[in-house]
Amino acid sequence: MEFIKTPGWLDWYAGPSRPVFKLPAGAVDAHCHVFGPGAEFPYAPERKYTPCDASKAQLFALRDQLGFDKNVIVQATCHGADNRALVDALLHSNGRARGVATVKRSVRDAELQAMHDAGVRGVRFNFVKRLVDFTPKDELLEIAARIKAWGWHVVIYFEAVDLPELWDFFTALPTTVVVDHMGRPDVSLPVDGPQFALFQKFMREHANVWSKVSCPERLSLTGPKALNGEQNAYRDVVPFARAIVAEFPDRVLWGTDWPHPNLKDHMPDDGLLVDFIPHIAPSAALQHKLLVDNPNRLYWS
Ligand code: 0GY
Repeated sequence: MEFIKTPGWLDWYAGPSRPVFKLPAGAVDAHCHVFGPGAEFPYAPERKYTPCDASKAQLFALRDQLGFDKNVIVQATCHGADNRALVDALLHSNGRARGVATVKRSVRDAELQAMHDAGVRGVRFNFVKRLVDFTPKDELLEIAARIKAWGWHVVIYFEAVDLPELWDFFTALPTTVVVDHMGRPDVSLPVDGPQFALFQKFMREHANVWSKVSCPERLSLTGPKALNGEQNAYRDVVPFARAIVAEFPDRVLWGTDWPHPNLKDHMPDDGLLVDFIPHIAPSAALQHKLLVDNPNRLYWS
């Protein structure tokens, strides 16, 4: 099938720079995606955008270019609950990728088992309205109870303004819960203001909650952008991510978010995104937890 990209779609950055920051051995890119290719793995009819293709081979080439050891590939909404592209990438990774799938209540145990055998270790519940239609909470709770039996966890994606309304649901989840991109704070608000305080309270009061301190390029309002060799990109996001890494060093993950769906303003150089890491995890000990210990514990043990 032929797919036409959503108008204005920005393709991923070709020829990323080699990071100046040298990743520790065993580092994991814990948030990235594969898109299609659409001719082989068609995009889902219910999708809200049509991306450019971003294949497993291209993802693995980026992994090697940046110096990561492994990937955690997260099902993107453009594939709906059809996890074939994800599972295919896992099966071709030589054990160097794990996955987070999207499933419906109708998923059969044999399908969950096959996904587990391929390397899936979690499901993603998405609450970002521009990306997905609403799924009833009782359906999600039923899925969470089932996947818990496989030792999987739940990844949640939401915007900071929606946390109060989602609080009771999130705190009822029976598994480890991993939040994408710090719950998307509005970084024009103070880091010590009420919006981010609620997210910190969420993590502080619930020891099963982890956070990805990823996607500064998505959250940043004033930059500068990770382009043209910039070594101090996205300064407005740094205090938020740094606070989370400092307080919860054993419950944080980092990922590139390649191939960066739905960016409208610019496409970052992934090498420079890696150079963002030492600004939010300033010591070698914190970097090792963020990039090596935490993701390996959650996905490979
Ligand atoms: C991300 C962010 C986005 C998209 C998706 O699955 C997706 O389509 O996650 C977004 O548009 O903010 O984490 O990749």
